[in-house]
Amino acid sequence: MMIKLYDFKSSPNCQRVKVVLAEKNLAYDTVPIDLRKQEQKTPEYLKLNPYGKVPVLIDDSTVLYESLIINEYLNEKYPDPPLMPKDPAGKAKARILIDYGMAHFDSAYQKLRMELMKDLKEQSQPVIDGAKSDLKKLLQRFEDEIGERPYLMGDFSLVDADLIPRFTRLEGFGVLPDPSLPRLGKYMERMKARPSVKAIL
Ligand SMILES: N[C@@H](CCC(=O)N[C@@H](CS)C(=O)NCC(=O)O)C(=O)O
Repeated sequence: MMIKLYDFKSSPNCQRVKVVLAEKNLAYDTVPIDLRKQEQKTPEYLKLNPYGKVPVLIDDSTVLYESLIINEYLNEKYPDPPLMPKDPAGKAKARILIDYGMAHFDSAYQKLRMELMKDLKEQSQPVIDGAKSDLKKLLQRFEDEIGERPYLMGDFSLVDADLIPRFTRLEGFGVLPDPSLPRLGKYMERMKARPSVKAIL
């Protein structure tokens, strides 16, 4: 058995796969891909992933891309420990949360990210404030989902692994922690104490 991960260290899409590999205690080799050098667009790399993006995961002869799909694959192929509920309803609920965190969150998240990437003097404070306030409203959903539970689905799951790169970036952007989202704050401390998450920080 041989797993290979084509990785760019700070890529959130790679980070969520590394969290799952660590949670499953799977050994793997890392192939560094330097996005700044456009190594993800070489003809050899495009044969692995026609989208020209990281991550790519190779498991023996299986070549995979798309981080969320890679994580579903890893969870099915290496079931121990299980990172998804077993019942269809639980599984669907987990996927709804992942979809919410990725798709529904994306426009406010990208708006803030793009603005913060600009030179300081070109950044618009109203745009930043607007995006941050949108994100805080969107984060309320997670605050409510966590409730009294340690993780988003109760037990640690793919939902937590898939969304943690977003949450850690939101900390970097100064959106989290937020006093109005105390459960999410405690959740983040719990997450960052996990060796799998420590390793990507
Ligand atoms: N939906 C893809 C997105 C992959 C993605 O956008 N990767 C970024 C790095 S975080 C990338 O490779 N960007 C370089 C490029 O698009 O050329 C996934 O979940 O794996």
